[in-house]
Amino acid sequence: MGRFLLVVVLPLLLILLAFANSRASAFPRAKKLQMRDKVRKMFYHAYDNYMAYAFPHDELKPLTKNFTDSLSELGNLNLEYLPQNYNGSALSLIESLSSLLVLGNFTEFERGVMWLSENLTFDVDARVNLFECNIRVLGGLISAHILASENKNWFSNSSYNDRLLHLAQDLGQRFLPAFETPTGLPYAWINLKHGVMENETTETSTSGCGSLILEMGALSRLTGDSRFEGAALRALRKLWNMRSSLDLLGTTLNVLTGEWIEYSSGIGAGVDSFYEYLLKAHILFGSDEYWDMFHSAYLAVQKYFRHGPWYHEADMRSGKATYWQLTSLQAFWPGLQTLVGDVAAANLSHREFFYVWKKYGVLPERYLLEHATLHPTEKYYPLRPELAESTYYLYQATKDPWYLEVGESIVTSLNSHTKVDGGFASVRDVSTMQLEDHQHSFFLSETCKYLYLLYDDSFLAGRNFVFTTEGHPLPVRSLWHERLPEAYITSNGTSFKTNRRSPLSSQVCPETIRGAKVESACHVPDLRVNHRCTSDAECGIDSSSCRKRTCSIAGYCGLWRFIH
Ligand code: DMJ
Repeated sequence: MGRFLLVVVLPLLLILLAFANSRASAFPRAKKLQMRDKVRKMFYHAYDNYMAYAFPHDELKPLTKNFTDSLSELGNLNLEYLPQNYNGSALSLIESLSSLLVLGNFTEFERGVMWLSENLTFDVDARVNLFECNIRVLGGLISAHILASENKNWFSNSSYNDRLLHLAQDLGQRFLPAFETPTGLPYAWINLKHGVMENETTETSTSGCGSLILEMGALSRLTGDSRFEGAALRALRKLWNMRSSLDLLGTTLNVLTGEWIEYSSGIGAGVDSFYEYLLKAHILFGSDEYWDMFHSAYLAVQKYFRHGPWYHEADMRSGKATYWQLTSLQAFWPGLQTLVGDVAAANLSHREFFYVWKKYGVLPERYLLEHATLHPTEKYYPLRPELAESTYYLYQATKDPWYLEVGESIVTSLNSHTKVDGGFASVRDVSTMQLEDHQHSFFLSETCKYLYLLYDDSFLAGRNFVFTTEGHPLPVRSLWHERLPEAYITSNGTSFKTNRRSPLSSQVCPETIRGAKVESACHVPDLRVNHRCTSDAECGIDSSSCRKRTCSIAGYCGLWRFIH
């Protein structure tokens, strides 16, 4: 049976897939521009309403045109810790900065940077979730700082004085007490003024410990203070050492004892960005340690969680399936698969997520695979970005206009089901489309950004970015790269030995790609723009990891040599 599947069904599926991919699709340039303008309007409708009714508080309540100070409320709300005069941290503004640049609005970017430089403070008695504060606030500040300092000429009236970096450093220092545990695994919650509270919960999630390295690593590289990266890396290593013999991890754990609490896990809630950060840390910092962890973890996911195009949960000890559920957060996975070059698999699972999106009009938080029905309680859609994110990655990799149609469908759904006079509202119940009074900040940092980039990626031209899990771009810099093995460095197709540092270094490769678009110094483009291939010789050097790409069984160039 297994052989039948492999020899007959799989090739048939791949032919169908290739046919679906290559079919002509009408998506003329004019329509692309029209879609870009629609997404631009969406962003400003969300942003302008936030600025009008919620700023400087954290997030907008679009139905009542009010605000919420959600940074202190993320996860389990603990109002008792909110001070009377707490004025929020302008979370949605921080989250919007890089999106403003993606949309080409330098003036508003400058205004936002200057306001935050003058007004933001973290010296507040507020208990925040470390993971959320890291990806949203620290990541937002670092990304905006890099973009601002690389382009000081954008600043018309004022000059940028690195204030966002100083704020990020201050915040990073306030994070450090969370890591002072016997295991090095950080507490999930921290009070920005007082550190870890008495009787603080010792339970946290895998993503809570394993998705800090991009922001804290970047902070260390920018400030020269290695404590941030050191703390995040120590936690990540400890977490990885807690994996089972099957290379699987659980979902929740105790930070004091380093013992698992929930042994079942998948690729969704509580774990998702752990996988994402292993690969992206390798791309950003070049270290093979991240690649080795990612490689093993990715193989284990494909082996124990995947069932056809779907992903279920499994017990980390036995690998046995536990919950057969699709969750909205899992929809980032095809994007990650695309990043590693596993495009055919990404395409298959993306189609299933889109199928469920079409079935309900938006993606429900949880969907029971065995019964093909909604979960009885988790029927909401809080404007999540993951499907748009994967659609963007797949379009970048394949240039298949079908993904532009998927994007159009997402845009149409968002406008017809979630747009209200005061912004965009979350959906409380996808079966009734009843709305909820909350516009999450990730709608500005991710959902709108990925949809916009789908139709206009001029922001990326000539640059090479890693997007954090919250959609904040961090440029891939040769200076941040550790030394890579010699074999990855090629010159005119031939390997040469060098003792120089990373092949991303602009001193190493530019001559070898003279005339070609320089995305990174080691980049050798694939022979065809849609990355299709018949042999390894038609594949180039991966622009972000500087590894040789090879031709997969499905006929796509990618990092296949390493994914068996
Ligand atoms: C975002 O805050 C991030 O993408 C995070 O990794 C999990 N998902 C939310 C949006 O859905």
